[in-house]
Amino acid sequence: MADTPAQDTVRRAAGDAAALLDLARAVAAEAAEELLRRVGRVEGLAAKSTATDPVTDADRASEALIAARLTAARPDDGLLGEEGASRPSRSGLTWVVDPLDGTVNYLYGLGRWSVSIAVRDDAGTVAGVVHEPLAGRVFTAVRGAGARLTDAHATRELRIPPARPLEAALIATGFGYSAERRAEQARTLQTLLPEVRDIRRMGTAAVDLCSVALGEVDGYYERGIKWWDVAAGVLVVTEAGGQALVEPDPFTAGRELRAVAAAPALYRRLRRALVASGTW
Ligand code: LIP
Repeated sequence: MADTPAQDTVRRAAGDAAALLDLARAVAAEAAEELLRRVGRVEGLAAKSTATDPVTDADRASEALIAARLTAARPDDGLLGEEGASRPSRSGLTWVVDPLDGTVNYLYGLGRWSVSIAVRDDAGTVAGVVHEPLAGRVFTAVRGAGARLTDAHATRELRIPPARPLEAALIATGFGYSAERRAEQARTLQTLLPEVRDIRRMGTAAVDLCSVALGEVDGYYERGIKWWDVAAGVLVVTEAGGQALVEPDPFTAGRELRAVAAAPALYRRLRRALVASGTW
């Protein structure tokens, strides 16, 4: 029996989303290889928003490669990259790119860093990939079609573990680059730390979010991140059955966002605790 027009539209959209994910995976893998080639060779180091907000030729080269590949493959799509790549969309789709999430870790030779690429339409993120090369892990998600982890062993479906109570929860977070923002984040931490099992600060929001989906941490929150830090990771969490909120919602290059993510029952308690801190 032939598809109805509506079924045909859904089937084509699913196929389009799968093709978008394939493109994102391939481009993220190529960018990860470029970053691996540059590990240990810090060139072109400069400061961005503050003296502790670094950017290097590695960040720039990764974003230039990603922008070139995406533009060649999909010239009518929009682009928003952390290092300045920007193009309006003529297709209704926009790629949101963090070419190196965990720049400070990368600079110091610490292993937790990733390439994060997401593509979104007017309804939100359609597909996303977080490629963590030194861990040999690739997290992927497609809206409505689940989240997966590919590592050296296999590719498997991600299902977030059941929520732990807040007092037994291991919570990941991060801190901004301005002293004023960090003082405010310290006040939030001071309030939350006695209420949870412990805190982990890994230095890359994209990996923090994927760790929530995987159950390596129970929840994540951060204030002051940008859309490119979290766009792909939030889809991995929600497609793994978790709950996540990024606010204010509309993604804009300059706006600083707040994000919370966890299994649904813990998400509600964590967000309530953050709001009760009076610093969220
Ligand atoms: C990083 C985020 C991290 C945050 C850092 C930094 P970058 O992104 O992933 O969560 O705590 O301050 O913003 O700058 O490495 O792309």
